[in-house]
Amino acid sequence: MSASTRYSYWAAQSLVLMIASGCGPSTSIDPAKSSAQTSSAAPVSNPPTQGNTERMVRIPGGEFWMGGPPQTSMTAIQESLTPGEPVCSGLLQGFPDAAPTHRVRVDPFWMDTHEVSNRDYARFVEATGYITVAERALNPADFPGADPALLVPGSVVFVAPSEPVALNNPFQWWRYLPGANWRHPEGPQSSLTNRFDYPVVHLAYADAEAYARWSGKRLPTEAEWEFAARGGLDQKGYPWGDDLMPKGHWQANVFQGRFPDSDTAADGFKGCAPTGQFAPNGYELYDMAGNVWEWCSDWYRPDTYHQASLPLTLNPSGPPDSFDPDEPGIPKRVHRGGSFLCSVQYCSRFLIGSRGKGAIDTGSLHVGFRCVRSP
Ligand SMILES: [Ca+2]
Repeated sequence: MSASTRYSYWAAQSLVLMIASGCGPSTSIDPAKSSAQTSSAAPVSNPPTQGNTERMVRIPGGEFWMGGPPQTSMTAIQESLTPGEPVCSGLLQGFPDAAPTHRVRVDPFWMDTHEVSNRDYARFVEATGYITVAERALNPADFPGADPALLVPGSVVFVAPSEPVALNNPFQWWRYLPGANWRHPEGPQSSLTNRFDYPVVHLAYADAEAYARWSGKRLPTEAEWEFAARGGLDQKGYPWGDDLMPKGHWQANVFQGRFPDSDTAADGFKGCAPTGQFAPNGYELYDMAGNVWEWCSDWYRPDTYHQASLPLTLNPSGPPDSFDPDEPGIPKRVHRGGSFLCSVQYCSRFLIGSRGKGAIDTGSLHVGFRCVRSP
């Protein structure tokens, strides 16, 4: 079912994403169907690491201001732009789904220091035979009237246009590529050669959850993720503080240059980077901004924070269901952290309090994850 929605979504060219906000795609695909059905196709067994906290750090828990990002950080980015340069409208209008900032407490937990890598995920697949959503065959019965030749498994890949384009149509840089999946991140001609230390991508939510279960872990709640990303700092714009580029140096793998056609790689990386290429935050966590978006376990709603308990919300795990007015009927979970495609021109959601969202049956080239474990 999930595969069908992937196909029909792109075939219908009905991508909505976050065009209205001017902020970039946490690629969502699927017009109408739940993908709670996208549970693992293969048995998930032989967990080798139950109780293991290797490559994890203990996050102490505590209270923090959740949401944002702070206006000072957004203003600072605006002032750094060249006159006439496009700007993510979120920087001008704010991020309504990340408001209001509210007080939250989370209990201690353990978190992966790095995003789950291709090497990690390959180990899981080798042990279990798991087949990801993007690799599963499409059932013609789910597509009455569709050309069977077009019902080919695949996923969503960023393909940079050859020239400048208007930023109002993400189909100019996102394509559904048959054969794209975690083993072939940029399409069937690509492979994992020299990419085993890169974050695994093209995973639907169920694919990430299956790995987490197998490893004796779980996906983080959005509150846990944000608390951890802040690294002990309070109400800052980034995991490392308030300055986007301390001493002129990039602290995360995002997108510089003219989006989407000209990535100057001023941060050292054009496209995705191996995990852990930048300094960790105060909790020794790497890549809590940029590189790839990370799945969280909360359902996405834009009004979640308006429902927060006052004066303090304890261990929030999100709303009971999903609703995105941009794409009603498509169940979505939260994405956090932004990606290598986040740009101040189009998507500035590497800012720490901002939020992303993704249809649960859909991965893409810039969505990955990491896991947590309760004590
Ligand atoms: Ca980059």
